[in-house]
Amino acid sequence: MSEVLSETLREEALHAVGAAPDLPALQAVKTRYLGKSGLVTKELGRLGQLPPEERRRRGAELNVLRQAIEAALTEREAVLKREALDARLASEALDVTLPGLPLPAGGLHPTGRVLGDLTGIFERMGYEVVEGPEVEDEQHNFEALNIPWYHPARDLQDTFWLEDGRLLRTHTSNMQIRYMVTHDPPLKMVSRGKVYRYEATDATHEAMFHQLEGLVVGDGISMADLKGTLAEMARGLFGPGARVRFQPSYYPFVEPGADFAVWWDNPRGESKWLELGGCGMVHPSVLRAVDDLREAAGRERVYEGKTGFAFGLGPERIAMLKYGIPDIRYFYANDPRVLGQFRGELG
Ligand code: YSA
Repeated sequence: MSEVLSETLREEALHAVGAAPDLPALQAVKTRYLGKSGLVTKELGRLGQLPPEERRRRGAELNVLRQAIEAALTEREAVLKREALDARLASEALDVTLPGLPLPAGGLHPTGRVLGDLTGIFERMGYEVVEGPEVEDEQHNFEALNIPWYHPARDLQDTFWLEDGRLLRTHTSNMQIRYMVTHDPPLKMVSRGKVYRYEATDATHEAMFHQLEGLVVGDGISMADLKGTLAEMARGLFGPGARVRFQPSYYPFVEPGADFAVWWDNPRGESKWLELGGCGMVHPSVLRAVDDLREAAGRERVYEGKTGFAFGLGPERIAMLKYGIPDIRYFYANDPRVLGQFRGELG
């Protein structure tokens, strides 16, 4: 190979190195010139055939050529690696301004929302919020509430009986008894929870539903206190325009007893009286039964002579009206098309 050819080879090689678009192409250039059968390697292999003087000169020349190509390869490799890294960083860059992926959010069940609203209203009025057992005995569910076994009122609340003689509570009124046995007057409490009735279901009746029970006992508590309290509750639930109506009714554990209904300006134009529940002045027999239970438990008799009011209501009926749910059976059928409408609304 002549000096001119060597210069040509150098120009070609350096041009190929500079033009290699990526690392695999650069590797191919390296193989073409410096690989085992590369053009420069072949020339080096031929040195042995040259006379000694010529071999030295030619060897030095080829070494300079090889070093120049190696230097160019190293430099180009660094450039290509940096370019590849920049491209990768650009393609993997996080755009923190992009909108996030929507996550399916849960929501509060309509019954839970109404119960939350109700307990909030009573907490603001200074009531203690308590919960109690759903598996109950006859004593607390019926007898202490002035409903002896022969009393026809037991027919009003058909009962799921357990094999051991206990039952699934038919109302939250059991908590009146439990609370008074363990707490001295004066007291103000509300109790929320599930109740069970062995009855046919329809659009307004379920076999499992919820109740909120309220109880106030002290000195000189009157029917006026009861009416004022339920009116305050109605305004808290439905706004300042809500009104409460009382109609005489019978419950063995109150005297006098009443049913109460609420009127409110329904935004869907469905305003009507909504029967919410029962209420009344705590029956003296109930206070006496509580004192008996307290005495049996080694506690002081403190309820005779006191007065109080109580009420119990069904939150599902409120939720039906408030959210326009036409059938109570939708509440616990767990149909996502119904409950999904409350998704994301946590208020
Ligand atoms: C009455 C007087 C008091 O001093 C205290 C509480 C009570 C309420 C009483 N313990 C009671 O359970 N009455 S009730 O049988 O009429 O039920 C009260 C409310 O629960 C009803 O007004 C209704 O809103 C709801 N309810 C009753 N049965 C239901 C039901 N909700 C859905 N499905 C059912 N099967």
